[in-house]
Amino acid sequence: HVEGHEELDAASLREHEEFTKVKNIATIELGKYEIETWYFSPFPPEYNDCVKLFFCEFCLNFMKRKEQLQRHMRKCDLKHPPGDEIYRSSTLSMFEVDGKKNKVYAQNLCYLAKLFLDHKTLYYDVDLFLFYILCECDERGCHMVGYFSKEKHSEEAYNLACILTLPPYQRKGYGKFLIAFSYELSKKEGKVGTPERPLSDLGLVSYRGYWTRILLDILKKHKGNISIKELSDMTAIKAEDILSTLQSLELIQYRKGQHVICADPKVLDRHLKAAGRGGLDVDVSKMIWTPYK
Ligand code: 1VU
Repeated sequence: HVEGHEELDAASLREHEEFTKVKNIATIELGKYEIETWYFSPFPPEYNDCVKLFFCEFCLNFMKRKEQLQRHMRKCDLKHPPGDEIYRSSTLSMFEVDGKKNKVYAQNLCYLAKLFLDHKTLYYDVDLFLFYILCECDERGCHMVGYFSKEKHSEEAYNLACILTLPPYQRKGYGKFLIAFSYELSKKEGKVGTPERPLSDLGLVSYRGYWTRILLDILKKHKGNISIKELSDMTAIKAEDILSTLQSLELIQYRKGQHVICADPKVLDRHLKAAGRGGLDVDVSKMIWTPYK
């Protein structure tokens, strides 16, 4: 055999094709927003000639023309995502959608999300995932601001697969809310969790900011020694993520053959300032949720 495509198996060829595809959908309309897209998303072939798509902001069905959407909006009776409302505090609500029970909604969400996610492959098998949809609610309905997905059963202790804040809502603290929520679910499951890798640049800064804030808040308040294991038990953050966060802040020293956390209050305050704003808080008392069985 000569070198070339013959050497690639079908799966890697498909992945290569996926990766080299160019972005066709340039903008989407969603609720009151027109949003420029960031990346390619594998919409069904009949949408190949579209540069703009019109989404129903509630059921996430997408259409080629504005008039189709207008007609759809007159008959679509959803005013919030399908599934269970598992959190409500003031105008913020979180809905849990089972990918198996609401397959079309979950697939639509994946198509939409891929427009802003640079991952090479998308999970088509939505059955295996739960989707947590964060909404801002008003008299017109519950408007999605972002979401995260989570495997129903993760061998690798992932507590979050994909996370997205829609561009018009970014940089307002919703991302950190979603991250905090994913750890609150893990705490209720009595497990530690970690986000699926790879993380995007924005994903990494958001996680690093969240981890730093949570861990340093504890270190500031805590009197006496504390171990990584104890920090992990308190926060549901995986030990490796705690270690890498504290190491990157140079808070870990090696003394007498042991790793120790150095928590000089002045140093902690300096790092906390640099970690950015706290984001929107999750009020745990407003969560109504039991782990998936
Ligand atoms: O606002 P702060 O400074 O307090 O905190 C921000 C800031 O540190 C950083 N950040 C940014 N820094 C520089 N330039 C930016 N444009 C920027 N945006 C955020 O992240 C901190 C978190 O801010 P936030 O709580 O307001 O978070 P967002 O609501 O903006 O959401 C963050 C995500 C990552 C969800 C958002 O940027 C997004 O949806 N990006 C596109 C999709 C993506 O990359 N998702 C992560 C892929 S990795 C994955 O899914 C596997 C787990």
